[in-house]
Amino acid sequence: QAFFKSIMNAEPSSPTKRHTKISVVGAGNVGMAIAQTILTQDLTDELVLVDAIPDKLRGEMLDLQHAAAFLPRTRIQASTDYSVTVGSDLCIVTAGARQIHGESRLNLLQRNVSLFKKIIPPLVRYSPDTILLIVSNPVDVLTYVAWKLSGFPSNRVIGSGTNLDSSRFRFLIADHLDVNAQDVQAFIVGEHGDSSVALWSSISVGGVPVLSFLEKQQITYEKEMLEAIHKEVTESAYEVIRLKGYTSWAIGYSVANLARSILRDQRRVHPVSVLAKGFYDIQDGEVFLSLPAQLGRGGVLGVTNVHLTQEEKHRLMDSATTILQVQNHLSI
Ligand code: 6V0
Repeated sequence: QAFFKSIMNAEPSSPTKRHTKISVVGAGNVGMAIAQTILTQDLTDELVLVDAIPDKLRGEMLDLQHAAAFLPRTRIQASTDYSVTVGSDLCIVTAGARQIHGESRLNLLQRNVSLFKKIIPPLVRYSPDTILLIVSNPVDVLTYVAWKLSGFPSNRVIGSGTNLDSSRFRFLIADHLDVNAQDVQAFIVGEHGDSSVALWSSISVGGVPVLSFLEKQQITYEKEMLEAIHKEVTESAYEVIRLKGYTSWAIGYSVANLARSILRDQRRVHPVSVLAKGFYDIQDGEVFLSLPAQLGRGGVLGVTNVHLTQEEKHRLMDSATTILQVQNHLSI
């Protein structure tokens, strides 16, 4: 006997509502922060976790399932077997090897490339139409690696890039001006890392361009002060890692925000890592770095043409060169 007596004339669930499925590979600090933000924000019907450590994975899955009474209804599954990811709309990759004491970044990267060779092909096999969202570091180079390994068109391979750096930037500017960070439009582009580029010339607060406002009001602003804010952004990840061992909450919110724009076809502009060839005078090499990109159900829909000063253009080129130099040493 059924638990509910069926209502004979009830409409079947709407055939137009799409069922959505997100897979998160890597159930570590970052993967779990992303998973929990996705759940609380009701972004998907199904959430799948994949990791290489079965006990930890099952533990994380159960712990999230036990919160079902407090969350929007989402089917949560986990497995070390990639068949569980079948038919995913979005695959978020956070799996990464940890840096061994004294190990070079390049060596760590090469180990992560080996890891990606085990992760990307099965994801692609089980979800040939999925969008890949790469979070593992170094995110720009690994997004390029994922693109190469997947054989996908570049609009379906995205790196979380400087989306997080930009939100740190917006927080610091908002804090400085005592305004709401959501009213601050500000982009950090280029490499997610030391060579990132702050686009000071295009910052606006509530629609008012900040630098020209300060100039018109003849309020002197120190270039050093602007540089100090950008430096604080690039150093803030190191500071959080030094203090708590890893970063998780901000990257969790930042990636969930990207997932929303993609799956709900929000067509919002985010600074994320995309194939940069052909944009902003970047012609040489196949390089992924962050540019302000419009995201929707098809992945990357376009790249906006923000006005860059000569200095900002040069810095962006330098950032591209930095990434290409690392890429040239890789064997995929
Ligand atoms: P973590 O807590 O060590 O988690 C990594 C997880 O990956 C672990 O649970 C591993 O078991 C798992 N893993 C390892 N190998 C495999 C495999 N072959 N298949 C499946 N899972 C595997 O690290 P944490 O979660 O802190 O960080 C993960 C990655 O995110 C690192 O590369 C970070 O550098 C990167 N971050 C990227 C950020 C960004 O802005 N792009 C921000 C923060 C961290």
